[in-house]
Amino acid sequence: MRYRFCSSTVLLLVALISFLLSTPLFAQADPTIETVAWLRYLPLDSKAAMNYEKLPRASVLFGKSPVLDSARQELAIGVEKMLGRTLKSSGGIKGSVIVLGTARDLHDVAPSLRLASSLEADGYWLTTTELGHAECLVITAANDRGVLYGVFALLSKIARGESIIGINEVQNPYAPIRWVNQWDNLDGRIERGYGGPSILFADGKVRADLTRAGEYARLLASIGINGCTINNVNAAPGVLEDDFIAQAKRVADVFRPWGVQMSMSVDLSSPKLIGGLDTFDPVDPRVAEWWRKKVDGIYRQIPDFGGFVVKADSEGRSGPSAYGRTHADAANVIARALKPHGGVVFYRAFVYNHHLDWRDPKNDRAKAAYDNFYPLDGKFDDNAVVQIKNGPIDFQVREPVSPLFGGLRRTNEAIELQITQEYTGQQKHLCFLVPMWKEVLDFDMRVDGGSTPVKDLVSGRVFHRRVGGFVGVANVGLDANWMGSPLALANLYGFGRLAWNPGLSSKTIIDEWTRLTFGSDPLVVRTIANLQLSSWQVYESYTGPLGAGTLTNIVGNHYDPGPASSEGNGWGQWHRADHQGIGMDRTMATGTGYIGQYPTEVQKIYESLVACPDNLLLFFHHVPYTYALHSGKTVIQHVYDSHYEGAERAHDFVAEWKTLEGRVDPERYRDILARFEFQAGEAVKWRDAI
Ligand code: GCW
Repeated sequence: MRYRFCSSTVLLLVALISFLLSTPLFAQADPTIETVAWLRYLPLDSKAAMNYEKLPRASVLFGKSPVLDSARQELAIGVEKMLGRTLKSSGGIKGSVIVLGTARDLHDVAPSLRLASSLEADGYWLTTTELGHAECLVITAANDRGVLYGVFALLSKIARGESIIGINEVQNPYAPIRWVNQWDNLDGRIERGYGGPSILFADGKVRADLTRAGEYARLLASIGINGCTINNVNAAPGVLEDDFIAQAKRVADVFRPWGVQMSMSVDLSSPKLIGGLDTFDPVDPRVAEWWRKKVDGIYRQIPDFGGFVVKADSEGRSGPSAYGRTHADAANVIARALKPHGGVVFYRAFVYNHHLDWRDPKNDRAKAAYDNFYPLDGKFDDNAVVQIKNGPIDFQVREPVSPLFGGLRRTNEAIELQITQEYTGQQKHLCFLVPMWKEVLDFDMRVDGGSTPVKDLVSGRVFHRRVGGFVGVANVGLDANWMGSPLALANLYGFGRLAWNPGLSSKTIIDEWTRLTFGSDPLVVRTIANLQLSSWQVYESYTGPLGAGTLTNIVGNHYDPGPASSEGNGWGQWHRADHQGIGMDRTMATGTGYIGQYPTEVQKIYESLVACPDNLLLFFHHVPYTYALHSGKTVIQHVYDSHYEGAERAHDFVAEWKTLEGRVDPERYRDILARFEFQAGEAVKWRDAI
């Protein structure tokens, strides 16, 4: 084993001091660069601009709506900034124009256009065609939102220098639900938010200035996100008070022009807490009536309201268990109130007992979601969606996928991914999560022995669910760069792109994001893409490899190393490490039986020590430290080497970033450099602590 103790302490100190000295730099970063995130529309150099010489000089819009107006305006802004041309507004199809409008609105004016029958809601079609004897570029869609998405797609191509000559491209989203959740509290703080205070709330109210909320909706629209839940799932009951709904209406108003539906998290006990009833029993008719009236009132003010998110019977929240009712009863009473208005309720499967007896080796928090929800399959109304975290524990650096995705057959489901890096370095460490999400979405659950990847289970391709899709916990804040670190924004971008098309590769996504954010200098693109693409593995290797969990302080900040904090309490994030061995025995043969929740083919992989992949070994098995991995190394040697190699790689990030000096604007160059230096020190701290 290698041993390098003394240098580490020095490195740590150096890194800490340099981070402290450099913090004022963060405040100086040019806000105009950051707030627009990947929508910078940098001017193209003259050679690149030549490729767009044939782009029509005028646009014409058919149809009228706030979303269509945004589409036309965005197109004009983008063309002006990137190509230095003012796009004129034309009154009709006269000469070569860019034509914008839904298929329905274009039907009469462009009868020669054979409108793609394959267009789905929110999908778009970009095509070059002759209309009125001139070549036109048509951006059309099944609905207004699709036209806006088509505009963003076109602008992204121009920004990245992609050819649009003779373009003919239809794109449809993978699933109807592509939402973000914000865990904002009404006092302006954000639970697990690392990008500053809320853009939505302050001092118990909706902020007077909602400019940033509008900009957020624009960013979301640019990557195809169509919904945003504005408040913490640990919901303040006050959000359903009438005067608060009047305030929330203002948020819906600034989201609307970007096609982002607003929704809210609610407390299940609201009928009792604020409604004046003596009960919130979901099957009590008075409770049903209360929800109905409340929801009718909301839709009177916010006709395009999206619905509710519910966290119940979880981490101290009240829930249907108070009355011996089921989660389906609780979801349905709300679903029925929303149904006439087209709203949806998202009921979170993150339900577990956080007072588990740790002395009982058969207890297992990982089993909770499946145990609670599988028996209720088929009992949820068709506008209720069970929102399931990607893994069975809680957004750890590596977990297997939740078996519940395969368990529910007659229930709508959505996957909940965490964009904010709660357990993955809190935006102080670089951790690009798209490769992790791709592994989750591509994981083949083998339900009934057939090909059933998670992305198809949640999008409803398998079992034909009515509605479903992707939810990302974003937690952006008021900081100039939204997420605390400029590089962390790639996770928000990547979430949106994957929700639109989970088939995109991590490489494609990071390449797009980097070009849009930093320009197309090949060295910049290559270097940032490489840093991002390796970052999750690096973070995993110096925190908690082999599926042991993050090994962080789970009862405190969820950031520092703290392996002992997982044991000896009821939270159930156990790794069962002692002086002889490590890992949770979740086998059916001798362990908690968790593996039995998976379809048979998956069970076989995880149950057997031979077939179980090394990177999840300690999630499923308890082994002695001397156990030999597939690589031939013992567990203890792997843990040791992995921490050393990870810390070394984190150290290399600094040098790799330094190659970009002079190629990235100085503010961001210095900001990101300071972050990498800090991370290098933190990695050493992790290495030595573990
Ligand atoms: O991971 C845990 C977080 C809590 C969060 C909870 C949840 C909003 O530490 O902060 O509460 O998950 O997802 O409900």
